[in-house]
Amino acid sequence: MADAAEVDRAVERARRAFPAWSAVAPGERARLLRRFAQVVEDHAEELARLEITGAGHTIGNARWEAGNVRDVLNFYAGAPERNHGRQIPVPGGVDVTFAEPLGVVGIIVPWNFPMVVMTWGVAPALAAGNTVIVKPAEWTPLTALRLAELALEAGLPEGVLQVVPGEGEVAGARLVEHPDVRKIVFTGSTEVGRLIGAKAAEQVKRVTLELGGKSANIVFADADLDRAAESAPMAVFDNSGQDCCARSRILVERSVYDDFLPRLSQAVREVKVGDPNDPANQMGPLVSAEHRERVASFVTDAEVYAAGSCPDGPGYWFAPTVLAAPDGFDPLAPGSGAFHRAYTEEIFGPVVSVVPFDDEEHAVRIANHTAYGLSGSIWTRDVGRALRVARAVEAGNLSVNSHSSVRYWTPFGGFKQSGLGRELGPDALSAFTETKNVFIATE
Ligand code: TXE
Repeated sequence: MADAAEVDRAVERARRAFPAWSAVAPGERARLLRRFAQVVEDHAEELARLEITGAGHTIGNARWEAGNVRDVLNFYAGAPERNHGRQIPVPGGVDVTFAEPLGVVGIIVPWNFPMVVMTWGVAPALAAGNTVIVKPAEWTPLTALRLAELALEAGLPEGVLQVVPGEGEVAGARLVEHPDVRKIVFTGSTEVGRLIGAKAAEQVKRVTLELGGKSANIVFADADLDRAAESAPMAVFDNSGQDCCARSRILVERSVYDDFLPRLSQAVREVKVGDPNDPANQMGPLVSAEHRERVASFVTDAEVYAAGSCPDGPGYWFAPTVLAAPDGFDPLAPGSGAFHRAYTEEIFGPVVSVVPFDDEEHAVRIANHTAYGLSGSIWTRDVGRALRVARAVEAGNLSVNSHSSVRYWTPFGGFKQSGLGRELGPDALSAFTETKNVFIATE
């Protein structure tokens, strides 16, 4: 666990490594990132197993994540050679812009997707010529440490990518406060994100924030109800619900509500929960006993409409759970009570709330009636409606007749209190560069 003094030493190393790293020719930086991707590929199974050990991910997910780390590194390996500036016509001279690296970048990572979230920051930051310090979550430092070793093995110079495991309030806070850290990328709770944003503002430090969510899965009466019901459970319960994109509110058009619920409960009962090392299982345990207690605090027997099963233990198991709105529940009204709390707060566990809606306009109002705005799904066969609703929902990542949120070549991030800035996609490099404009007089 690094203390503040150790973080300071890491920042000093990163600061000293920066001039040489930012001066590495674009083609060479690209080659090093591709080698890093290859070394990750060579150790993919080891990294996947480490993620199971640290975070309890299922082997299927963990293998996908190791592949994602490789792909994201390869994708941004293409960036140094395309990091073009512009030449803008001006009178009396020549005007050019440069995309300059920022310097030392701090990346603060949560425990829910440790190696993937780390890489979404690390790859574009390095591609742009920055040096990077990663602060992994207290519970899940293993893959971060291993990835830093693999980076050295791939030939990245020392000091270019460092990992400082430690407490958020000590090591993380020091990165945010350190005047030589030019940018913070933070993924985690909205509460801590707000704090980091405020602290960073004191130094006008750049920040990217990826925060919580309470996303809506909107099912219209004209949808393919079988597909919508079959896919709804894993849109929440994947990674045991510890996913900021989890569609944890299912909104169902009232005319098919009673038809949809039994299909949903059938699908929930079929979710296979158990040993994450067994590829047959779709859901593993929660990350810790403490987190399981928090998740359990949202569930009272009265609202449970359906629940799947899970092993007895040992392990921090939690059965996939569906809560249905009590009669007369108004999702737009201020409220209290157990269902209201579960319906409005980010639970970050395998618990989903279902509420009925009357029509399209009502559905959009309910979907937007939250401080969050990260993702969401729309199920309908009406193309016009799909687009209207997608445009009206205040969220960064929407999918129609699908629950997919993340492709590394498309932008990812939240509206409102789900975040600030975007990761991934073609523009991520701009989050790690500063635009410089230079005018050269010719007269
Ligand atoms: O997150 P924290 P926690 C949500 C989810 C979850 C809740 C709490 O609802 O149940 O947050 O999780 C570091 N200065 N999400 O407590 O505290 C910390 O060490 C600098 C949503 O784990 O936000 C860790 O590395 N850094 C989410 C990281 O911040 C600090 C992912 C995240 O921790 C710090 C995770 C500080 N003062 C949780 N305090 C998502 N959007 O995916 C903590 N940290």
